[in-house]
Amino acid sequence: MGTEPERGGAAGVFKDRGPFIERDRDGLESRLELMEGVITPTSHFFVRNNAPSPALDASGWRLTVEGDAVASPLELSYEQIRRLPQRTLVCYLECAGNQRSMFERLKGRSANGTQWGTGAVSNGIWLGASLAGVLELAGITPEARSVLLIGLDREAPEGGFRRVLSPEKAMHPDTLLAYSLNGEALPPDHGYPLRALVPGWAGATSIKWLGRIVVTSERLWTRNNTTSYVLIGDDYPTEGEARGRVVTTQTIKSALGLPWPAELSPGRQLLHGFAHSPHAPIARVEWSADGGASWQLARLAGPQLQYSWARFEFDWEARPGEHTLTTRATDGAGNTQPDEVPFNEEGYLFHQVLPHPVRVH
Ligand SMILES: Nc1nc2c(c(=O)[nH]1)N[C@H]1C(S)=C(S)[C@@H](COP(=O)(O)O)O[C@H]1N2
Ligand SMILES: [Mo]
Repeated sequence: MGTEPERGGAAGVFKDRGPFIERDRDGLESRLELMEGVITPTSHFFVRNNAPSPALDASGWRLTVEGDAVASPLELSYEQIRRLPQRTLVCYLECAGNQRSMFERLKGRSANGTQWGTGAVSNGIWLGASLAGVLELAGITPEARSVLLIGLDREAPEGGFRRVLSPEKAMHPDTLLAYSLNGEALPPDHGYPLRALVPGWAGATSIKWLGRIVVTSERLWTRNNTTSYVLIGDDYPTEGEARGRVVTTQTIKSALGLPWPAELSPGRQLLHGFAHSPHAPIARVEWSADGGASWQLARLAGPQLQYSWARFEFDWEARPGEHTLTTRATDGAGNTQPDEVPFNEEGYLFHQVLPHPVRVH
């Protein structure tokens, strides 16, 4: 921690790995126990790459907007995007596979993919331009059915990581082309010079190192909405060319800022955690130390912004022995965490209440 980031290290990730749990070659999981306050410092912001981070230079970089559903295809420079009307959001970003390891741990059935614990999610302050403004400049037509965002990480599957957005989500004023995280230019690992930020949708839609946008009158099917980022399993009907239900909006969750399993000393402990919902601000978080027989309200650490996660805290009288602590979030629209979620092969959107193992000694 605190050292100069390593540029172009063996794995091609520039970030200092100190504060993270390394999940696989290009997956750095945030340790929620290290997070103070509500904003995740950039040094602690999780990283999920499908290929090494490319080292791009803003001066040579361009964003192109094309396709049969734009009237005037465009090419924009970094400076041109910086001069568009600004929008700033406090917004969490979460991998669709966050908590995937819980399918095996809690349901005894392991899902494919990086075995994330609870830290494939972070909360940042983003600055950018509305994607809608750029699509309007390009003359998006009413025929548009798909908006495909393509990254410049050419070693990623399909020659650049890519994902399809619905025109409705693409035209929402809060869907950003972001150039700044926590008051500084995006770091290489988070998509410099420009990335998408799609509030509430699977993190994979927030394409980093964005280079190309293709708007089509046909509904597009690519790897990332047919086999990946699809809920595949007996409980999920298929959709279009997808092997299951396409993941778009994520789910309401909460997690404690403790290692799994946790070890604590006896006595009064101030515990914290984070809760987030794509649907509405968090209204309350409850906690239970008796397996859900009784619940108490945790304190929310501040006013709730629409897309931010909520920090919650509570005091717990820790007595020696083995314990299970459970938290349950509810949002302002009445959504709450279920006791059970059905299995899906790729392990997306796990959001059951978590029985967090805690040993006090
Ligand atoms: N170009 C590109 N964009 C990408 C990815 C990628 O591999 N390449 N990974 C996606 C995934 S799966 C997630 S969860 C988020 C993670 O964003 P972060 O690394 O800034 O936390 O970026 C998304 N954007
Ligand atoms: Mo992800």
